[in-house]
Amino acid sequence: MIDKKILRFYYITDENAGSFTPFEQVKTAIKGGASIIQYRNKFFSSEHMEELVLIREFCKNRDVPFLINDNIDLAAKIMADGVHLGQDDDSPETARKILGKDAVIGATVSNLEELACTDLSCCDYMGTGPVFPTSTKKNAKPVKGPAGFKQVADKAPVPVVAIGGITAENALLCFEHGASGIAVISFISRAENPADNAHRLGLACELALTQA
Ligand code: 3NM
Repeated sequence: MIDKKILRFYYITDENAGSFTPFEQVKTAIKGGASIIQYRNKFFSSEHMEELVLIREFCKNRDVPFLINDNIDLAAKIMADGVHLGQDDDSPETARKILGKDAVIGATVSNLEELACTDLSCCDYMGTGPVFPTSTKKNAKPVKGPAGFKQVADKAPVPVVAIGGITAENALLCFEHGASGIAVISFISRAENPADNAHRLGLACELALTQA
């Protein structure tokens, strides 16, 4: 099991942020205090491999766990620290078998129905959202708000990361409703001033930690 403090500031890369590349995003997020990184690219191809390795090395040198979205084989191939799986991906059990006992494995569990039918025994954490409106994820489930998030988090057998529309202004609310961490994309990747947003979010997460 991971130390859940690692989940507090979870940055997920954005392949649609124009000239703000995933590598630059990761550097900015970590400078602001990001404690875990997920590489998410729904259109991954071999041309992204070089950047992926750069990101992995950057994270490794700073002791920040680096996960791959969806793709267990890719995570194994580039020796990532773990994988994050959606409901339609391979199972956490398969990921554990392939990636080993020390891998960080997470799964998306959007609501109580999914919670009832997802085997989380091989997971270190789950992600639940969208807590607030988001335009970053296509086909996102209905917005649940902090109270809806809490209903799921209260029943979860593993630490829960809140996701969807999270900002420096509403992050604390997520922690107050049972989140062990918050995950963001656009608050950093599409910001006018990404470094400033990353810094402010880092402060909000630190504050949440001191209040826990
Ligand atoms: N998953 P932003 S919402 C990747 O509800 C993702 O499971 C979600 O991006 C879920 O921080 C989401 O820009 C997008 O809202 C998060």
